[in-house]
Amino acid sequence: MRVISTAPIAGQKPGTSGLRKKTRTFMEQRYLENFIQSTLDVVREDCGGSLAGKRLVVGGDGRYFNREAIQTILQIAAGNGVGRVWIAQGGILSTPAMSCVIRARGAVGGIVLSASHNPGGIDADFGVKYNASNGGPAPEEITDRIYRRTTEITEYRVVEGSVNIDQLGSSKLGDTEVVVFDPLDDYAALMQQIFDFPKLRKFLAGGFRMCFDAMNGVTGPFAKHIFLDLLGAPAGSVIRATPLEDFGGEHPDPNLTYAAELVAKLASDDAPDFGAACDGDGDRNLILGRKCFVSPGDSLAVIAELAPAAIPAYHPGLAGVARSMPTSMAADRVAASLGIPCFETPTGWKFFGSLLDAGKITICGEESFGTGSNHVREKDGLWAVLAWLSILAHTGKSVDQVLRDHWTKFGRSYYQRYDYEGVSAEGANAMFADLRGKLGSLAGTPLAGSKISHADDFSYTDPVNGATAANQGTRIFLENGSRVILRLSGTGTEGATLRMYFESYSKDDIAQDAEAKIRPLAAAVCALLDLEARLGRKAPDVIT
Ligand code: G16
Repeated sequence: MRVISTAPIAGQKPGTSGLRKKTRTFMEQRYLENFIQSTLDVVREDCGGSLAGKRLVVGGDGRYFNREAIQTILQIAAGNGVGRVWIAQGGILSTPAMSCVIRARGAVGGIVLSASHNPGGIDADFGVKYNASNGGPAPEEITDRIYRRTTEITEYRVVEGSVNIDQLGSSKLGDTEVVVFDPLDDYAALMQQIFDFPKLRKFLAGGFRMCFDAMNGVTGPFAKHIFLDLLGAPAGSVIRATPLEDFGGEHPDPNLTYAAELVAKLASDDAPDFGAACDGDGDRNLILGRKCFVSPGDSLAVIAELAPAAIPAYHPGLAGVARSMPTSMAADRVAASLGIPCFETPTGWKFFGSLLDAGKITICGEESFGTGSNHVREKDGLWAVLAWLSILAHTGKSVDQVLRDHWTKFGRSYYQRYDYEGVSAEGANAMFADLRGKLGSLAGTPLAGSKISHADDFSYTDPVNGATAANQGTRIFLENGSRVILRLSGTGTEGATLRMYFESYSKDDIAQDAEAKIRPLAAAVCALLDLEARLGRKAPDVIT
């Protein structure tokens, strides 16, 4: 074991989901080393002072630098005396599969190498996230301590050497046992416990056509195994299924903008019945029907409504549901009709962890194309696809019909998110400071044919452990029931990304075009903020 001197590197504070930076930043000398040593220092503290006998899982979404980073992490894990390190074969492990493996194998935690939906490559993004023993992203109490540690670090420890991560089997690095495992096994087994695979197999054999787009990300091998091998879908049903280091030069974010090829396929005359996509690390999902897009808030609500009937694992019913604050309130209405609680949390899957661990919720989701349940502690893209397939098999309806029936029963939350990417952080912060300054006096201001009823900054107190989080998004409520939320993204790596979320509820008028419905509200808010003058942007980069 070698002890190597180092010094703190500024800016290693994890954001919404781990530490995300430019790949070249992670490749700088000691950047990754410092962060991993700091992480293991905190894990060791929480393990009573020693990592001997402890198990750690390591894997990533296969992006550029994944393989090198795994070797570095292994060396530091061995230098810190971790008992056993499980590495996914080829370093390929989706984020939900990581959560599954940590839980199934009793690991102390896992290190996920991913910048999720951000592009990959030497000039793109990389990320590192620590997941705790419940399988979920470390809560802020832990990430804050990791960050503090990065500001004090003086040395890191390594055992030099390397391991063939493509070859299944066990070997040693120092005293650490290194096990390269097949990442598909644990995850596919868990999916088969949750869903009725024989029923889905029969459904797919009956002429139903699906197209799953892995976006050159990590879900390709998982999707091929589940949809083709286990469920018997025909070969062309899974596309872009080989994980590529740069995701084919594309943005592996499953939304209407970046999954344009799939969207076009579903809008064509020969469209399959069902389309779906996942992001680079497999935790986000996009659900499409023929000429039909399922907004993430509606997806959560529909799954909450129909999972108890359509999916064996949820036959006993749901304990509760949760959504992040900016996510549409469609799930609230389902929860009310089921007589179960609906929790509203800040943006970030980590905030669902305590509710899931305490058994207070069964299903949860976010507007950022994340949906999941208590089966793991991450959002789970393929789980969401299997959930929708189960709903379609159970109801015998099209995606479009399922949505319409849901809206007829509950009304519809028209919903859109506008993203302004890479704007000046200074300009965005100044805009927020001004807005915050006048929150108290906005009530009564006319806006898009209604009036502002109140406005505030969202603060959260975790109902399980009392942890608090302030300034989690600025909310503007209108007298007609509409909501607008503004916040800065915590996952970008360049400048600032402004997100504006618009929601407008209608009980009976359910068949409008969402974009047309939201446009006047969005225009009025942009004028209120003087957005064009402040940020120099006429239109958002992405609308989802
Ligand atoms: C991460 C988090 C999500 C969050 C999303 C967007 O997703 O896990 O909980 O909703 O970022 O965060 P922001 O609006 O701050 O960019 P992922 O898929 O990037 O890990």
